[in-house]
Amino acid sequence: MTDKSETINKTFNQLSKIVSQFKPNASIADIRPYGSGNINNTFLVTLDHQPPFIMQCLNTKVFCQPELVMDNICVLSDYVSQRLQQFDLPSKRRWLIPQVLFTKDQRHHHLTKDGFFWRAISFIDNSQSFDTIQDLNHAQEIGYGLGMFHSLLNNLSPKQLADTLEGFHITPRYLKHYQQVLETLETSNIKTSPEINYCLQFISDRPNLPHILENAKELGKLKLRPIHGDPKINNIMIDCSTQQAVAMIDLDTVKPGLIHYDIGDCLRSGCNPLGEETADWSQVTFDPKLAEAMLSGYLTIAEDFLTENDYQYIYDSIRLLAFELGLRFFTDYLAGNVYFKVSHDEHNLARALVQFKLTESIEQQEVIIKQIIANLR
Ligand code: ADP
Ligand code: GN1
Ligand code: MG
Repeated sequence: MTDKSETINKTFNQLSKIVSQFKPNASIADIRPYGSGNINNTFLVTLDHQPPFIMQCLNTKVFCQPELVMDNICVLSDYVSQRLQQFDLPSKRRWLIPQVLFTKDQRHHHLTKDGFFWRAISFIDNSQSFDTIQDLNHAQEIGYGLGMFHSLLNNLSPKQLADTLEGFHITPRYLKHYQQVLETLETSNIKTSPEINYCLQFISDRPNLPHILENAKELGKLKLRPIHGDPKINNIMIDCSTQQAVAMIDLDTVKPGLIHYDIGDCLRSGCNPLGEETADWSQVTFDPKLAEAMLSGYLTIAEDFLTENDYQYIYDSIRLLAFELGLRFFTDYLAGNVYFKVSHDEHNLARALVQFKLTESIEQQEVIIKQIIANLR
């Protein structure tokens, strides 16, 4: 993984040199670490007399073909910018797509001599994102934002997008990786604790769950479409004046996939009021009222393109994506924290416990959640 401290601790002078690749004549007012993403290192660059922008050092351990990621984002933003010109937005609603800012030599990234991959993205002005859900209106807007994103991409052939992260959201592959990590750890090397035992048991109790969406794909019930891949709530920007969703950011994982990965991920993220970083994992629950608001926002737009089968798998996707993220965090904990940024050694274990508790809560409310989905149709 790109060493967080290596990029975050770059001096203002070093960062300014990178800024000057994108904005050669600008006078820089400020460069500061920004946001709370788990993968990349993000900076907000403020300029004198010019709009601010986002500058990011891409995590090239996760995205091994960063050029492809940037190619995809360019395809996507060009396509969506054109679509938006014909799109009838309800009055007073705005929708933006982050634009790639090119370097002075017309590249979509800058590679430093020490091998770091930097890119610059336009800043979505007058907006903010939240790590935890704020209220029912926020939930509704998060759903609406995902619906907008899916609708805008609905006619883009998935073949136009590269697969930038092979295996992303293919849960059986995460399970296989988990089993490999377990095998390579000598039994004596696995620390035991009630929390670790809970995670081990939780996964082994659900042998069929990881296959549910991939089986539906194999059977032709669910089709590949362009997806966002990472629609957690802090990747959906909310307009500070109207409190409406205004953009989806973090477009690194846009690729062909099942929209159910997006629906499940968005709900597992937004219907957990304590948020995925809570230390109070035993109190984590899935709030069906938030799910209702989020799905109703989503369906305002998505009802136009969802099929009967799509509806049938919504509940499964919510349950699966919470489980999948728990499995990914737990595996990363066992593997020595090599993928997600962590602030302490047990961080990924704590995150896994949150997702497994959330999965448990989803399972306990299966009937209620399925009823909500049925009522919204
Ligand atoms: P990561 O992949 O590490 O999650 P993100 O692309 O999500 O990185 O960026 C981290 C945070 O930076 C976001 O949650 C958001 O708060 C902020 N951010 C990123 N891109 C933009 C943008 N174009 N406009 C405004 N804020 C942004
Ligand atoms: C990562 O980059 P960020 O923080 O938005 C991860 C997602 C996880 C999420 C959990 C490329 O997203 O898949 O759901 O953490 N992104 C990647 O917080 O693995
Ligand atoms: Mg993000």
